[in-house]
Formats: sequence, C-alpha cells, structure tokens
Amino acid sequence: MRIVFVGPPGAGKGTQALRLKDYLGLTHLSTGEILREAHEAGTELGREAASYFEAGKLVPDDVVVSLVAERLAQSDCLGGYLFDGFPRTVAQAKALDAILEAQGRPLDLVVSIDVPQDDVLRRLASRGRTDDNPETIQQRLDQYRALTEPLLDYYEHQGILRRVDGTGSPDEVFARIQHVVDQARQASG
Ligand code: B4P
Repeated sequence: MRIVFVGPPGAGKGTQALRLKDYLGLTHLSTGEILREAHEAGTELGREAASYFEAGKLVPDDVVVSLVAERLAQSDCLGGYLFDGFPRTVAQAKALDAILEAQGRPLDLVVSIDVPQDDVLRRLASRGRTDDNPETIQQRLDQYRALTEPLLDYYEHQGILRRVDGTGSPDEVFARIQHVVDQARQASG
C-alpha cells in the first residue's frame, strides 16, 4: 500500500508510522527525519533545511520534492511505503501525484490524525527537540493551518482521505488507524 499521514506538529505521525510500518511491512519515509539527518551529516542541503525547520518554517517545496523523488526511485519503495510528514503543501501533493502518475502507482490512502491544539502543545513541550520551543511551536501550528490543512480538501476530493481521532494513548490511536487501513485494504481487494 501507499499511504500518507497528515496532522499538525506533535499529532503523533512519527509515533504511529513506526507501528503501521511494522504492521504492514512498509518502508517508512519521514521527510522530517531525512532533513534532520542531512543537517547532522553537515551537507549543504542539511544546513539550508535547518535554517527553516529550526525557525518553525516549512522547508521550500522544491528542496523537499527533489529529496522525495530521489528516495522514491530506490528499490525498497516498490513494495509500498508510508509517508509521515509529506506532503505538507498542496504544491507538494501535486508534485507527488505527478511522480506517482508517471509510475502508474497512485496513493491508496491518506490518514489525517486529528489532535486539538492544547494536546499538541503539551506533547511537544515534553518531547524537547531543538525545534520544540514555544515560539517555534506556534509558528509551526500557524504554518500547518495556512499551508497543510488545505491538503485535507485536496485528498477529500480524490476520495482517499480518512480522518482519525488522535487523542488518547498511542495504542488507542493505533487501533483507530488499523481500522481505517483494514477497511481500505478490503475495499481494494
Ligand atoms: P516532523 O519530523 O514531521 O515532526 P512533527 O510534525 O513535529 O511531529 P510528529 O507528528 O511526527 O509527532 P511525534 O510522533 O514525534 O517535522 C519537523 C520539521 O521538518 C517541520 O516543522 C518542517 O520544518 C520540516 N519538514 C518536514 N517535512 C516537511 C515537508 N514535507 N515540507 C516542508 N518542511 C518539512 O509525536 C510528538 C510527541 O508526542 C512525541 O514526544 C511523542 O512521544 C508524543 N506522543 C505521540 N503520540 C502520543 C499520544 N497518543 N499521547 C501522548 N503523547 C504522544
């Protein structure tokens, strides 16, 4: 299967992606992780990306899309994958659709993990990554609302969006995700 997770910062995309990857045997693709690794490796791209994510801004679409295009061409993506944190803008979603159309392998399912702002603020305060300070978190939430939320309409129109309540324990959230994934698998035969 080819699946996308959408949700505000701290919704638990990374947390749930690790579980779903094991459940379905998919390759896990986190653009946040790829960008942080590039930064730690000290590459030019990593330094450029860090200037955005450390300020709570989205990394420019062209940078992220070329990273993703390169990654999707690798053989471990042939059997299916799970995107966690990509796409984050409608422009990224359109670029992804163009790549997948050329491959003849469209997305099967987009899961939106919905969590109220207060829960997200609490979770990120206790995670403590360098981009988890109060000003940066507010900026990331604003960017989510302005740039990422429109994706929900985009995928709703394609008929592949399923919304999941992301509150409660990680096990409770995973059970809800499993349910929508199992439904999508049955529907696709
Ligand atoms: P990401 O790495 O994607 O991180 P995130 O959105 O902040 O967090 P996530 O939702 O994965 O939360 P997690 O499971 O860790 O992005 C980082 C930055 O990279 C972005 O701000 C952006 O600048 C850049 N970037 C990435 N992709 C990009 C793209 N496509 N385009 C442009 N820029 C891009 O959970 C958070 C915390 O909550 C953890 O501590 C976890 O343990 C806890 N938690 C999880 N589930 C819980 C639950 N049910 N109950 C209680 N706590 C829970």
